Amino acid sequence: MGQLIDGKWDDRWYDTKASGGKFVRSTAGFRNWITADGSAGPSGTDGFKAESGRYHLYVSYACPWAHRTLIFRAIKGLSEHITLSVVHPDMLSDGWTFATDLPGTTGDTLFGLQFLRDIYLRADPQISGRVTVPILWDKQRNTIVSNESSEIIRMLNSAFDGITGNHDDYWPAPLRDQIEQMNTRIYDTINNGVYKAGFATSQSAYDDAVGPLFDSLDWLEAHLSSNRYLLGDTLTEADWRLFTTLIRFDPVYHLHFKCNRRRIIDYPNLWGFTRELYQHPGVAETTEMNHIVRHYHYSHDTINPNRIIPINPVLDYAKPHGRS
Ligand SMILES: N[C@@H](CCC(=O)N[C@@H](CS)C(=O)NCC(=O)O)C(=O)O
Repeated sequence: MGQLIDGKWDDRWYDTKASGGKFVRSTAGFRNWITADGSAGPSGTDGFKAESGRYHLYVSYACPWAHRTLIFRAIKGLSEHITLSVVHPDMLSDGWTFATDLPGTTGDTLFGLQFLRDIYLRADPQISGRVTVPILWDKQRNTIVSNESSEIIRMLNSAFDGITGNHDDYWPAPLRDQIEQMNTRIYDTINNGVYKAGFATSQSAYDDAVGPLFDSLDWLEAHLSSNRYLLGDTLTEADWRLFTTLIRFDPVYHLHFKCNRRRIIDYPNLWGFTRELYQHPGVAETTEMNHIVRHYHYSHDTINPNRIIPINPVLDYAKPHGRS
């Protein structure tokens, strides 16, 4: 658990003392875009053209942000075009590692390196910043295209359509404003809200996060009683972004992050929605519950210093969802 400062590893967790007990997420540093023609995209520089076999994703199955990118790789038919490395779920004093002593881990299939930080150092030997997943790597230019999942899924949504012939659109132009509004509230109060509650080191920081979290879940439960998806009948990126938090909620966030007013299985519509998305072709294979449960309970010293992994209820995500 740590970060790189001028290219040197510094083994320190987030300093919540400096922010009144609040967890403040850092901003991702690499913000280039893969585009169909290699033009620059909304940020970054040009030269990252969509090509089969050129790009590589570094992920953890445990991480909800990386999970978004794994889902888009699967549902957009990109698995044979973008190669993959999966880190070990235990994130300890060396941060994410390429250890392979657990099923589902792959090691670094590109370079055979030991730690994820070595990938950041390859892109920039003097780099400062947190060593996070996901990373989208360019094998041709030997650098990181992006380490921001919200932007990676937008690239995967359309940049490779000419290569795959898959034109499914999870960011349709007429719905973009509404998607943005959903994303904003869901990111702040749910996706990042569970982290703000879980990593809080003061009662007030916890209270400030956990109240809005359950207000938003209550609101979505009502919304999904008359809408199949967040934006009505159209499945969009907003749904996938919500899904990766919902699927982790009962096994991890409810106990480990103290988000325990209710579980997702207590909300009939959210629970049906979670099962429906889980059952979408290709998505179950991106959901590695063993990595999810192990990562959080094993890696967060400040929350669970004895690294005891709880028994957890058995949840049947494959049960018919009954939504139409
Ligand atoms: N903005 C990033 C956030 C990614 C992120 O925070 N990933 C976590 C894992 S869930 C991580 O790698 N944390 C390591 C650290 O902060 O040291 C994104 O959405 O891609």
